[in-house]
Amino acid sequence: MKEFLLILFCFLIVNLQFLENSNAANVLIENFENAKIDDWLIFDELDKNLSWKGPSDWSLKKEGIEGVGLYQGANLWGDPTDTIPIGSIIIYSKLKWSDFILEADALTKDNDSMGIVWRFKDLTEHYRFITLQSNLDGGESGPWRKLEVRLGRGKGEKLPFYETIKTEKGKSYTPGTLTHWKLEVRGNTFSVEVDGKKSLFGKDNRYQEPGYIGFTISSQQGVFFDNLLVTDLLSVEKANLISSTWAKLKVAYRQEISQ
Ligand SMILES: [Ca+2]
Ligand SMILES: [Ca+2]
Repeated sequence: MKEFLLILFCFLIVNLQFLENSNAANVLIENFENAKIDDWLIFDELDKNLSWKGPSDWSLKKEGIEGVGLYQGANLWGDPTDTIPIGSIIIYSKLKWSDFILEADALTKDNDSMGIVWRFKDLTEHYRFITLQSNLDGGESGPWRKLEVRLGRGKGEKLPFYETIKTEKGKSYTPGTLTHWKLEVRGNTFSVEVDGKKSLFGKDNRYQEPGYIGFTISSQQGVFFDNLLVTDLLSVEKANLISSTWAKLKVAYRQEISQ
């Protein structure tokens, strides 16, 4: 019996080492059914930069896309000249990524702006994919999709808050219809697919450090995000340097897929 247990023990050790040394991708799956809203951090734009003031109204809510989803119910928007849509950002605060593939579903009744943020450090340092259905009084009328980099750290940088990397004109989303986003971030290249079709491709070198991912809205009242899937594109070893919580995450993922 002792010999058997010893052999079993060695077998498990070898297998664990194999798993740790593999370059299998780490995956975050969040369908929000058992999510904690405290794991998400909200960054509303400063009131002085908004025309319709905050606060935002983020919560976990049912009856959106599929079961519970991440919901935003306030109509805050800016900037004061209505040129560049800003409002609120929510980020997942437990992990950071630099290179990854992110997929998510979005559904809204409204017709303003929504999207994804990445390499997020704070309101003045991040990237975003944002899509607008309707018009801006002082800015480029929708529908459009854009890749943008946040300004605010450089000398003299202020309005209009974002610099556009790439625009796709004439396409956005349909209010009341689910839209699926796929964002791939590799080094300084960013590519977006919407509903399985190629959309934006852009490059920027400004922010290269790992950062948080999340969602952004401007004047988007009654919007759900759900079925978030983030696949890390770095090796396990490198990812472990970024966050020690990966190990827990991998265990949770294995449990989820084995059910
Ligand atoms: Ca859900
Ligand atoms: Ca609105």
